[in-house]
Amino acid sequence: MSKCEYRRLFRRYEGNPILSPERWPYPANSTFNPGAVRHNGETWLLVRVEDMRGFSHLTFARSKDGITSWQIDDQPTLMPSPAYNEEQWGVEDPRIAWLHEREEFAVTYVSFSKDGPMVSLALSKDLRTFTRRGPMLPPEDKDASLFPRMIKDRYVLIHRPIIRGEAHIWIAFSPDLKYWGDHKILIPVRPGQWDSTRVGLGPPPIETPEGWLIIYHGVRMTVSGALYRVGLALLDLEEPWKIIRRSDEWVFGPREPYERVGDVPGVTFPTGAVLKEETNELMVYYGAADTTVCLATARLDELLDYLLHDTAT
Ligand code: BMA
Repeated sequence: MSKCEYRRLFRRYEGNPILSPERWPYPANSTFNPGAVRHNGETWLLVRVEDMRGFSHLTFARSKDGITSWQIDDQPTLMPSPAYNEEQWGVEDPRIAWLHEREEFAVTYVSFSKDGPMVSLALSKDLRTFTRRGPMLPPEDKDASLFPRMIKDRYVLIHRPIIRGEAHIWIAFSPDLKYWGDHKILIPVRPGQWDSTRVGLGPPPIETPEGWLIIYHGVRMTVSGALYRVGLALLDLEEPWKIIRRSDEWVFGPREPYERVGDVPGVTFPTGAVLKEETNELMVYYGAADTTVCLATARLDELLDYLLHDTAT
């Protein structure tokens, strides 16, 4: 595939947006940035819902085909808890990983504390009831996910702290999901390029024979505000702090009206991905303009081919 064909890697669902505040069962300002999993023959989402105070909570939605006929809980599923002070200003942007060893979901979400955004962990078997484990690392931190399996007996976390004003993607390791160490920068911003201002993990890492596929967002500041686009990287399977490839170009970005008009224009923000094994298609769920949930699909083999043969290391 030649470089100029990159836009065809991802195909937008023609019925986008698939979920929007107008069709929500209760009043909502915006519905976006969902975590996504495939479970028991259904696609399950935890959608970030912003209320009219400007605080967010998470609501569960399910669909057989992952595209249409969504059944949405008629009230919030995970509300900020008064028992967890760091959730005072809302909970946002969940990523959901199925933890093989524990046989439960790990939901990593932003808990917006008065001292800045943090990443919190909740464990769940059904995405309806949760066991909170509290904040994982200090603020300011966002865009975190666990890897779906332990690597060399340690849990692995990708997250995006902001340190000295710099917003790179980091990796950390833990024997018990509580104590984190061996911190390293994994994917730094690239001065001058489309991902020069901030980068952050999208959906949880996806295991492939070639390595862990990473879908991340990259931000560039412009005179009209931030542009949120999407890039790819591939990490070593057993030494995931090593980058095998990183796309030079963005592979997806705001183009359609629903990505350019909304509460925050110019945002495509993927947070969930589900692999349809029959077709080898990745269904990527993303927030569009911080207002709606949209869907784009890509063939996994095409993404890997692009990364391995047609992009900078
Ligand atoms: C990021 C997060 C996301 C949001 C994006 C664009 O910092 O807060 O929730 O979608 O900005 O506004």
